[in-house]
Amino acid sequence: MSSLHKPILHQYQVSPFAAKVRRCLYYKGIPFDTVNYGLSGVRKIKKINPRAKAPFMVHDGFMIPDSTDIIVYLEKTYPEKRLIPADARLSAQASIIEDWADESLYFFDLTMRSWPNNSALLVEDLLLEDKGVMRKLFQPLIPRIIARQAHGQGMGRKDRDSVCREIEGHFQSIDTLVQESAWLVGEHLSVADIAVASMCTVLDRAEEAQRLMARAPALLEWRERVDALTLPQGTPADQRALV
Ligand SMILES: N[C@@H](CCC(=O)N[C@@H](CS)C(=O)NCC(=O)O)C(=O)O
Repeated sequence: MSSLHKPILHQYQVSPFAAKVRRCLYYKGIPFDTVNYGLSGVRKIKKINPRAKAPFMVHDGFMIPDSTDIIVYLEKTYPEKRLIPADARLSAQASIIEDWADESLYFFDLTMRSWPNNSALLVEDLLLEDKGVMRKLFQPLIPRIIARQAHGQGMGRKDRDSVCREIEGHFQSIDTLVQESAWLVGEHLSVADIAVASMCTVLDRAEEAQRLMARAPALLEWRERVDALTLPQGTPADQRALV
């Protein structure tokens, strides 16, 4: 059952988790509004979402935290053009791949984008909504804040060669999965494709990851297929993480 009211996506615009939700909304053709936060918005976020994380969605009087739960909610509320496979086995595969993207690929993103050669673009992305004093305050701190998160998880403690070798292995695994099949799971686009493509889009903003992804031609073609269905038509390559 759909609703007359538009869902409102509260987000850090550049977050791959927000991108994952936006892509589902675009694919399903659901009109939505957004509220964008900057790094200085944490207190505002906490007032609505006690977990103090974004994205979260507000719809018909409900607040739904976490991109994975938002997509389950959207799937129930707008069942047309399904993204969670009806078949239980395929649905389990899609869920595991989505979780791998969120909980593993994401930390490659944090780690690689905090490296000095990539950090100017990271800072620009994370400060999209922060102006004036806040911008000046956060600017020099961002690479260290992000590197600390990656360090806490463990990926950030690895040397650069190991991180590059591991992410290349993941890119090659994705490449293998989409050589014989158009989609990661079953015969249709699913939340698995959207979650992994959203992480690839931000990883593209680290030069080493971009270079290693270029060695996976089937992955690149698969990304084009996913992007064609889940991003506004004509989105330029450098805007794909933001629309
Ligand atoms: N599992 C969550 C992850 C969301 C998440 O980690 N969001 C980050 C931004 S990319 C955040 O809110 N970080 C702020 C913080 O941890 O304080 C989801 O899928 O929505």
